[in-house]
Amino acid sequence: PSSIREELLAVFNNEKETYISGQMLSEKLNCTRTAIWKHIEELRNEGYVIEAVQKRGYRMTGRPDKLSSDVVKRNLTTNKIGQNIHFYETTPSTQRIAHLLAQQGKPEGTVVFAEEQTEGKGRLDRSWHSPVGAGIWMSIILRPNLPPQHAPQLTLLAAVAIVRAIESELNITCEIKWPNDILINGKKAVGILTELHAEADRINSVIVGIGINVNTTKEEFPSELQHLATSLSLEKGGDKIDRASLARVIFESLEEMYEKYLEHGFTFIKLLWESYSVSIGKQIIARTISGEIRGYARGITDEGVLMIEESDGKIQYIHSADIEL
Ligand code: BT5
Repeated sequence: PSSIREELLAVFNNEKETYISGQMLSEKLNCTRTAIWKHIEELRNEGYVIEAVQKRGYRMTGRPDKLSSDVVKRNLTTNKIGQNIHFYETTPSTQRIAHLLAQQGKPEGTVVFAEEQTEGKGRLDRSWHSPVGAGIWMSIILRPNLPPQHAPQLTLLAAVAIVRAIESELNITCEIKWPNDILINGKKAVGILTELHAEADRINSVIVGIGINVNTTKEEFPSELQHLATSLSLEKGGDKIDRASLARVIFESLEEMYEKYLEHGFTFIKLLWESYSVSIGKQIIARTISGEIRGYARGITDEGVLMIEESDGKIQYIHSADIEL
């Protein structure tokens, strides 16, 4: 049954202007006209606009602003990332679902996507505001054959891949704030949360959670975030942005970086990351759980650890902190 739906969508996508009769559809898809009619009703309920004109047939004139597997997968050129997407209308957090799927052995590249999260997670038990339909809220399962201490590199890798995707798709200039924030004009547009299942010496799976404010309006941000957060649409003067094509470009960019990383190591990611970084070369304050460190951000190590030079010349290595510029 789901394949009729997909074929139907494919026919409508190929025949953008012309009407197609119910008779023709039932012959093409090798099913009854009643089945066609049922699927058309279902698509309408999902927000597709399908005109029916007597004697001429059906024509699709509108698609829902919803992400769906067929929309994202159309023209997707990756081998793994995004080839398998689990969609949710609403869920507490895509991270939770991805953790379960990872433990059930779902393959690398599996994505969990939600239109809305009711308990979106940031780091350290903070929350991530994820209003319905406004963003890309997703978690990706990776299974790199690496020691656990290399996991932070994947956060930096994801940040670089997303920045490059946003810049190429939308022509918006982004900056990265260590470790996981993507800023546009100084405001946070993307957050990344990397969590892992590992044994002592080896990663089992990594769940890369990505939250991108795509079409969030100013009013949709809670007041405490209005001055700190932005969306891609707001940075584009309010234009609505196609989430499906952005998701596709991000999957492609991530896969490209990930494959290069597995083959050649972290060095080139590190160079790219430093070129997008706002913090490197500046005086910063790092707030860690054990206190504040002030100094000059020297760079990141080959492991992805932030190096801060204090006024006495001593170098501090920061694994986890919030950075103030
Ligand atoms: C992050 O944490 O930035 C990681 C966010 C990861 C979210 C994704 S969405 C898909 C997946 N499923 C999840 O449940 N999570 C992941 P952190 O660096 O701790 O930043 C959190 C802080 O950012 C909050 O305390 C707020 O100040 C701010 N914030 C919350 N929602 C925001 C939003 N939509 N846009 C910008 N800033 C936000």
